[in-house]
Amino acid sequence: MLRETREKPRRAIAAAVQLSGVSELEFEASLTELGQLAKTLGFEVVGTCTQKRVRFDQTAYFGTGKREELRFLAQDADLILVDHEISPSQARNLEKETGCEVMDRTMVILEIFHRHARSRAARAQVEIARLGYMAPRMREAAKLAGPKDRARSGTGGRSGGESHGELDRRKIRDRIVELQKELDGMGLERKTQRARRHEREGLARVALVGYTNAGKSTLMRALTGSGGLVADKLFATLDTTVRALHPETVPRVLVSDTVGFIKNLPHGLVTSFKSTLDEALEASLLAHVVDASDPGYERQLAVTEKVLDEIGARDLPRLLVFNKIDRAGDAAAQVEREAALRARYPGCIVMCAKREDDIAKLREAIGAFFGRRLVEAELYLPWSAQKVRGEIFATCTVLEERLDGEGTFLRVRGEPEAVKRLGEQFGAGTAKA
Ligand SMILES: Nc1nc2c(ncn2[C@@H]2O[C@H](COP(=O)(O)OP(=O)(O)OP(=O)(O)O)[C@@H](O)[C@H]2O)c(=O)[nH]1
Ligand SMILES: [Mg+2]
Repeated sequence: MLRETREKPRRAIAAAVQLSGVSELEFEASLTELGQLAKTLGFEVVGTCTQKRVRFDQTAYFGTGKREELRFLAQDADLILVDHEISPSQARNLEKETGCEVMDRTMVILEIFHRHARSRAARAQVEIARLGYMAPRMREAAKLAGPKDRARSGTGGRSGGESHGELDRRKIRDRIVELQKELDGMGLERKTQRARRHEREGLARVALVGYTNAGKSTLMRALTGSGGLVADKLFATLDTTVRALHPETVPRVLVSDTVGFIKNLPHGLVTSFKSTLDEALEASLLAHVVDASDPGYERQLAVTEKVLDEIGARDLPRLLVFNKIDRAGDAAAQVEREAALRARYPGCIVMCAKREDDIAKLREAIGAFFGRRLVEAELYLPWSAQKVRGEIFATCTVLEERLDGEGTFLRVRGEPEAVKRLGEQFGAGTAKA
């Protein structure tokens, strides 16, 4: 007998309420994004069900009439994806009425993070966020199970469902504490690794940040000649990676690739990924990558800026990078979009990650930023400290070197922090270039 070896994609219905005040464009963009999220999880969206409402229905998200329609559509589907975060009881009621599994937007995003998490830290962070999301839902499940259990066991008996629920809740709490401890330990490890790296490399760092799928990892690869994961998936990258700009520059510029942002990023994830992003936030420059071919690019830009604000990156200098211009319609449309972007965001870069020349422009812009920041200092290196010479040559440009009876005079130019550190040890004064 032949067995089907490939799993069929699960069939999903996308369900969304258009709240008053949400424009048609915004609503459509959000639904399209839900479709991409679904695709990332391997689901196939086979139908859509939408309704305009002032607020969500308290009982089950949609009004009763619309729920009829949804129940009909759901006959041919395995699950319903709701384009908002809904309450545990709304989800339960929808499930009961339609006989289909219901996943809300938060759960979809959490599931993607769960599947893509690779490192120990990312896995722990995602698990904490998932447990935080599950806890109130388990309470709801226990509440619903309670009366049934009572009916079965007769009145007066203690509800098996409830005590089971309490046990589960305690287990969840304990597990979160345990994971947090694990993460704290890793945080310390990372901090010392980071400190060591800084000493070695100086501090010229740029972080690629931006909406998911904007092309951050593609740019990372092009800028550093490395082989990070690039995929037409949402949240392909969950860990921050750091590599040197290639071909190498003096001082060396380190580039980090970071986790992407999305509208309504589940709150638990913002907190969880803060530590991952912290590393990126130690950069002196944020290259904010935006998908210029997306009609909703302004919304993406705003969402990213809001999250950056929340994690305390408001004051870091920005280089706005509009990527994927090659996909912004035909040649005329591309020229028009580029002109509009340049007019609206002076100093921005408009590019395509697949063009060598454009990558060179981006590399130059990054180089120029760090070049402007450089400061000069005079150092005196006694013979006993000649070991440090290697470090100086790696982190700074040496403008002049003069031998002296007791050691060497060096005039150097480099990153303010690196020069300051050297100046404190061997300085004969620090001056702006
Ligand atoms: N046409 C075109 N495609 C691009 C360009 N830059 C990136 N891509 C494609 O866009 C998709 C997403 O690219 P990634 O580099 O993985 O995006 P990301 O920002 O790292 O995404 P996350 O890690 O999910 O946040 C891939 O299929 C890339 O090949 C570009 O300039 N033009
Ligand atoms: Mg990526």
